[in-house]
Amino acid sequence: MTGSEPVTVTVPLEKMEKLPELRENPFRQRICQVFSRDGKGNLTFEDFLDLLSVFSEQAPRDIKVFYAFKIYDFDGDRHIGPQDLEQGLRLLTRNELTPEEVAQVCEKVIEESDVDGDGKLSFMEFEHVITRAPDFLSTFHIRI
Ligand SMILES: [Ca+2]
Ligand SMILES: [Ca+2]
Repeated sequence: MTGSEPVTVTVPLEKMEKLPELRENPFRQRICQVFSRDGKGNLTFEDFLDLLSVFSEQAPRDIKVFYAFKIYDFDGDRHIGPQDLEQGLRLLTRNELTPEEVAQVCEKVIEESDVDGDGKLSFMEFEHVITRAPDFLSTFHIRI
């Protein structure tokens, strides 16, 4: 803006995706998006450090759940709706489920977890899902 741009080191998305820590993670692109300030997946060094600290084993569970929610909320409306779930599920299963199967699982998750009946999961409802399915968080655990 002022003409004197601060020097920032950024790690482009293509590089991030090749990191051994992320390479095997089906959510790698989405994870980079969530942590990048530009929303496109290019991380500044600070973004990168944030990412590593959230994925470290020592990170508090609350923080992991918070980011897991952001990662699953693809359209950013602060709820996890059927479309968010569908997108997440397709990534998780690497497109191995048929669209019918994906729809069925999404329906089931919402049916079981949508306490207030608005057809989507709030953060509280999502947290509840995670409490019942501890494996869920393992997707968001990266060895470093
Ligand atoms: Ca959403
Ligand atoms: Ca709900």
